Amino acid sequence: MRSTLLFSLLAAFLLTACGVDAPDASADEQVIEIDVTNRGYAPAQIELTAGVPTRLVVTRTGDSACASQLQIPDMDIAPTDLPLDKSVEFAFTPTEEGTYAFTCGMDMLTGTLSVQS
Ligand SMILES: [Cu+2]
Repeated sequence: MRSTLLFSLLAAFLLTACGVDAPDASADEQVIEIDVTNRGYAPAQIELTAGVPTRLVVTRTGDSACASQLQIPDMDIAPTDLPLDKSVEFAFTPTEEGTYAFTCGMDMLTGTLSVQS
């Protein structure tokens, strides 16, 4: 009995803790979380709505040097360091429809931002 209660408390605590670092999204912005593993971006294909302020919350979980920077040249975002296991936010507003690439600092890992109206 006692262990059941403890388990319930632990489960409740974990559920609460998970909610804490979720980025808060509101109707007037789009927030996308991206993981950077040694194999690439997850997700690698991202759909965005033109004209809506955007935050990409990028967390590198892979230890390869290749994954350690991210750039979005078409959004004027220069290569930016991604510390291991820490979220880095990239904020911009896509203004025109189209397909834009985001890549590692060496242009090897790639993902795409597909902007629609
Ligand atoms: Cu690279």
